[in-house]
Amino acid sequence: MATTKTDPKLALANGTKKSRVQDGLSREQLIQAYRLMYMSRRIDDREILLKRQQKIYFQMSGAGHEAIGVAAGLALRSEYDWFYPYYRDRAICLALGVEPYQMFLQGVGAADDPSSGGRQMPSHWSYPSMHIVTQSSPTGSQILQAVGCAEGGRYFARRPKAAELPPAGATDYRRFKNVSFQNDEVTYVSLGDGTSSEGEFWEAMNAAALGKLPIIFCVQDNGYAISVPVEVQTAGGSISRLVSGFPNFHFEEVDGTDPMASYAAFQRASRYCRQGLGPAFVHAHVIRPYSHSLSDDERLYRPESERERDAQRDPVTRTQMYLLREGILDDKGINRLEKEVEAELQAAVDRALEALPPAPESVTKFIYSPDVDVTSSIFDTPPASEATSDGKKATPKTMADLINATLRDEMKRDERVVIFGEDVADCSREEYLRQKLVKGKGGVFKLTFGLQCEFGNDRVFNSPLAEAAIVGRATGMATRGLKPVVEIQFFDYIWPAMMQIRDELTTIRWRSNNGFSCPVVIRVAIGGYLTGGAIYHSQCGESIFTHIPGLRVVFPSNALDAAGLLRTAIRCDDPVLFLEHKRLYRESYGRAAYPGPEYMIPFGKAKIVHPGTDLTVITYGAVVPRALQAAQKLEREQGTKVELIDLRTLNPFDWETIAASVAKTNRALVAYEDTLSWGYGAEIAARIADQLFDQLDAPVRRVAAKDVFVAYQPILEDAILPQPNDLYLAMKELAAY
Ligand SMILES: Cc1ncc(C[n+]2csc(CCOP(=O)(O)OP(=O)(O)O)c2C)c(N)n1
Ligand SMILES: [Mg+2]
Repeated sequence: MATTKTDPKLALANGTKKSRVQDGLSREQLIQAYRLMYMSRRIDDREILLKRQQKIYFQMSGAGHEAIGVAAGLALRSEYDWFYPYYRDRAICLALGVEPYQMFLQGVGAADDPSSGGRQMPSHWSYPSMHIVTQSSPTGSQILQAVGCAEGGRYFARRPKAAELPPAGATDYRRFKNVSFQNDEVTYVSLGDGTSSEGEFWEAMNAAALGKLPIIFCVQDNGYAISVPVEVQTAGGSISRLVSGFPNFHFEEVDGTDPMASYAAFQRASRYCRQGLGPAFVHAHVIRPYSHSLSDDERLYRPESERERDAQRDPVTRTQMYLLREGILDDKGINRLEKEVEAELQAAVDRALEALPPAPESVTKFIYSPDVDVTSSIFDTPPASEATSDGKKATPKTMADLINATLRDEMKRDERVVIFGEDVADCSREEYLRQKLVKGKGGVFKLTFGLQCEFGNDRVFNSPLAEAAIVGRATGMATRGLKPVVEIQFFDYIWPAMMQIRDELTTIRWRSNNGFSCPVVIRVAIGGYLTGGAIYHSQCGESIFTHIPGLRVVFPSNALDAAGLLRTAIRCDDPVLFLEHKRLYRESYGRAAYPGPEYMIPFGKAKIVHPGTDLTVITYGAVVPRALQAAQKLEREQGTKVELIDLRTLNPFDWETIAASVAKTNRALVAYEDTLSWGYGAEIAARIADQLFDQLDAPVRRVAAKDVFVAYQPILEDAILPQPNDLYLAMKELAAY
């Protein structure tokens, strides 16, 4: 660990000899730095004007942050290192090669805007060729992804074979996921002082320190988060002080309005990272000369005196004065440079204002992969023969067994598959395994048992107890081309990861207009019927996730489907939420022999579990065996033939099978384990009522859990969750309607 604190009074102050202590920028670079800083400020000014003229729709300025940005951009390498810049990072983007015209295209929301094609606000950077990864608006969610990006780069550096394209004939996501990496690459991520209060920041710092990752965290501290000053935000007022205990870091605290000091800080930080010594933290003190955004008026909470004090540190004017004072440029030179910039910006604005907007019908493009269709026949492969080598029928295995076997075979097949989460490793202290002192755990439900022992702890490892970090890091890794198959231990604890799932994982392809993708698989143990699971180990809630565009949601009811669907999930090119019902893990219902290493089931193909002509029941997950029991009873008792449909995947879902069945039976019952109101079945019921109204002889009915939480006492749990008898009664009543 090393700490360098640059006295803010150094370098640009007073033009003394000290001013050259920190430099390292040549005269040409200094002029270039000034040009970029001036250009950045003038783009902001132009955008503000355009916003006032209602020619663009939003503006977010990088004013006051120009020096640190340019310094970082000059110290790091475009198209080589990786960048997760936040919205004030206009200057680093310019330094990395983004053109002003491209920025104005984003402002006008043009179809040709390379960052998002009119889908994102300005200053939400995304330039794939420069490795500037698409950014969102939630403050801080980028930080965990940057950690994953750094992990991904290091993984490929250590296992270059994993980066190769798949063998000819293999049809999976890798064909569309070209990987590039450098052995000494660095990932840059920036954030504001206020954002350092987000939990995701601390999760990221911890993960970076644990992994000694080559990542530079750059906190651009302008003293405010909208109107909240730093002393109210950060205990003690200094983020540097708070993070100083993190091991393995190189720390820098620098005047971020000084390009030379900032450049020197970034040089030291990047050198440390490139040498593989660990992460770096650059705390840059900057100013915010304009209000937070055009929607904010800082005069409401900052007096004139304070704003004037800031203005004296304005990086653009200070750098200009420095160039003059040191004789690097004279008045004429400055004038010429500024005129050139103005002319370039004028031309860029004129062109951008002519640019065409995107076509309205393009809005649904790139929600999912345009290359790999999860519903296609590529994923429709038969199971291997059930016979064993000695000709006997193979023993049926549980869902838990087949998920484990599928993971094992996919890890063998594809070196990009990595598995992490809480407790998923066999044993983090590997020496215990080596000395055969322990057998290993492999997950609280043992679904990943034996995988670390077989594939090593760089491919199967325990994460800190931090769900946002599990999904955020996986997202960053998948952006680089890895295929993380992560585990959230219980569905009940997925919520800390919700921001990562809702605002990042599922939006990345769409918001970058297919510039980036991150096909992660999230395995989650879900559901009740546990007799004793209680509120926090029994929740469902799948409709919250099927409500999110961009996310595939799978919910198998038996071992064979779990194996086939999990393999499709791993090989496909979209993010998948793979819901595994805990009660079904070791149930005797639905056991099957392992269907072999190529067995797959396409998404969006339901299964008719029990054919019938009198009534359609649409369900999935643990309700399938319960509904089957009810249907068989009804048939025995009164000859009513129920057609029972197991949806298997909830997004996409198999509308054709539902429609064909209802056309035959004219009656539909939707059954699910989640709470009744606003649940998954509400959408199915609404569609049937809307599109199949003419074919119905009875109202569409639903059976689901009561609108309460799942209780501990089994008598209460039984009363809350839908039971076979509830299903039986509902079927009987609907058949008689
Ligand atoms: C998770 C989240 N909460 C709130 C907001 C609204 N918001 C946008 S910027 C901002 C302040 C950020 O301050 P800071 O991190 O210091 O960055 P600065 O804007 O000062 O550069 C807030 C509260 C948001 N975008 N995301
Ligand atoms: Mg701030």
